[in-house]
Amino acid sequence: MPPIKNPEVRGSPMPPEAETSSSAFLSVERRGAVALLHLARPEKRNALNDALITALGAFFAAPPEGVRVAIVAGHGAHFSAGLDLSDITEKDATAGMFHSRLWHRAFRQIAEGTLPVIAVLHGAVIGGGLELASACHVRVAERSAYYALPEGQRGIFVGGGGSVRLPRLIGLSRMTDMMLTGRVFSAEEGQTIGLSNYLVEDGAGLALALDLAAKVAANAPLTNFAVLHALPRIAEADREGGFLAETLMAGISVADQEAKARLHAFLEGRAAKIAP
Ligand code: 1HE
Repeated sequence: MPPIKNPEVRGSPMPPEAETSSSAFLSVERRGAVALLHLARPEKRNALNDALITALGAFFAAPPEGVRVAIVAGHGAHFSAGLDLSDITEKDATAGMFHSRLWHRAFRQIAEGTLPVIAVLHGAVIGGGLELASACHVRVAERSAYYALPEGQRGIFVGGGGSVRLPRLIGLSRMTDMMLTGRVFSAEEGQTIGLSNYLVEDGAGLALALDLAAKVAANAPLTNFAVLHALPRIAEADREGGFLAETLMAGISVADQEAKARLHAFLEGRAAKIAP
């Protein structure tokens, strides 16, 4: 694997199974086709500073060859306390806008990049931490997880894409409530309203995420591409444009050699059946 060029995320010439790369605030471990990323600032509750945001963006902009899925989790007792508030105390409006754009670029590398990304959430999933979680494609929450958007209490606004992604996830009304009243949702409530896709006992999140990652990695690459890149656009397109885009994607998918091999495998009794 070529070393990752960004100095915040260093590659390593070790064999894939043992391969790790890390920066001061982001640890990256390779487990076969899965890259396991940990926010690694537990002493600051994984508060997201510029270096950490840059390291995340750099990883997802150029994932190591052979990696097919990523997991994002947090070291310590919390997933993330959100924006590192000390980063913005001296910024003027222009610097604040560029700061938000830095987050947008990094999180778009996650949401619209080449890898399906599974987040493992525990403890505080606050502010920018929730924005990071919402940029991932699948969310596994442990029972300790809780969700808040205390921007109103800090006098600021979301800046990491939260106002675009969170209303689509939980509805505008719930996000408005969180931001106006400081409402905190528990893990159970988060599961009910759609913040998480899976809810597990404390300490069980990573095992489930690895299990899910193996399933994602076993899909045809073209299907994963379509789910990441075509599906969100079709879901937001006008009906007729959506139907047409779906037709085009469907046509391309059936022509894929991988699809042909998989279809024949099923028809010849060589593929697993779908069990309840
Ligand atoms: C921080 C941050 C932070 C902790 N920025 N330094 N986010 C918030 O408003 C959440 C603020 N944090 C908290 O409410 C609490 O820290 C926690 C509930 C997450 C954890 O509490 P606890 O008791 O385990 O830890 P602590 O003692 O509060 O924090 C440990 C250290 O981390 C301490 O620093 P220390 O030098 O005194 O040890 C804290 O100051 C530091 N710390 N959270 C900076 N967020 C793109 S826009 C996004 C906008 C937002 O994200 S707004 C939400 C910001």
